[in-house]
Amino acid sequence: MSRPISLTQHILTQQRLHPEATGEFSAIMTQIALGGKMIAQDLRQAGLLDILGTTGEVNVQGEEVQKLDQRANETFVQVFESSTLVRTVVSEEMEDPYTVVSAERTGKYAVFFDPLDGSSNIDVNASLGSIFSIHRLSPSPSGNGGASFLKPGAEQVAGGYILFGASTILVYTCGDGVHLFTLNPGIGEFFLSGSNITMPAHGAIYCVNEGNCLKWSNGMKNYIDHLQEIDPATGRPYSLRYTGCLAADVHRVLLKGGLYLYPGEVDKPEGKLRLMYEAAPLTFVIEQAGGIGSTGFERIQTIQPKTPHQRVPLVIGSRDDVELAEKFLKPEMG
Ligand code: AFP
Repeated sequence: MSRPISLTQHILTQQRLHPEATGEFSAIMTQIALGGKMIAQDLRQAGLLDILGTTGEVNVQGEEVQKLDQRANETFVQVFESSTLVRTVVSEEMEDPYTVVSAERTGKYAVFFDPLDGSSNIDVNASLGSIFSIHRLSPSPSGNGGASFLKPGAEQVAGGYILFGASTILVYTCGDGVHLFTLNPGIGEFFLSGSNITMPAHGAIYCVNEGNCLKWSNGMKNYIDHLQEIDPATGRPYSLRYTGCLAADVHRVLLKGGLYLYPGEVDKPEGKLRLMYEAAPLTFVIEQAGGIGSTGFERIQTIQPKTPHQRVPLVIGSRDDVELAEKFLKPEMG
């Protein structure tokens, strides 16, 4: 029987392949994993504690804040506060970037995260996620509110997600392949359960909120019509799967192939999803596995962000599927 490899052991082993590595990345990943374990513990007993339902507040995105959204955000902020490495924290739940006091002078990194992705699933015990992206700060950061921490996805140090489903898993990449860990809740440790994951070049699944179809461009409508046509030679019709949790849907696509789409709409071309803590880290994972992340007319990782909570349309998944979707979307939206 092969010996289980913990997340920490795995990162340290990977680090030995890079003599220039300082150990800082492994420290940050350990903190993210700790936050994930704490949130998993909360979710397991959510119905027993007074942590379901809304707080009565509305977040920076104009969405109702769920108690668990707030709690997950506080959990991540707390774990970074015990660090001297992460100086800037940007969260879906906080309007302004947050400076970690203990890292104000020493911190070399910015972490962007969506603490609890798929909030509409909270009260119905369905899948939830946490999505994270780590960036190295410029040598002399100009301070929060400045642009020094806003860099294109291509410059991420690491990106990934924790998925709270039937089991809790952590998936990350730092540019050396995609690795998957499963939480052993008995001993509170993540163990390697898949390394160097590669995804199929095309799949038979599409994930989209089809209730929005009347708001889509003609290109998007035509693409979905194309997926629904009957043509066994090309594996159509594709099957529709949509959980309302981006991390869960992208994880399905990573393992099974196919694509996830949250397009721009005619009256809202920027779409719904956030570049820095949804689209960019998930694209890092998917592209490391051989897929593509796109807006439909430009690649996600080349976008120069202008604001921390910037929205982008997202078409992400298997290479052949995304390339074909781009062909349908480009003529109109480009
Ligand atoms: P939250 O992070 O606010 O829970 O948003 C969920 C989400 O960004 C993503 O996880 C889903 O795929 C998408 O929104 C669902 O949006 P619709 O309800 O509009 O389909």
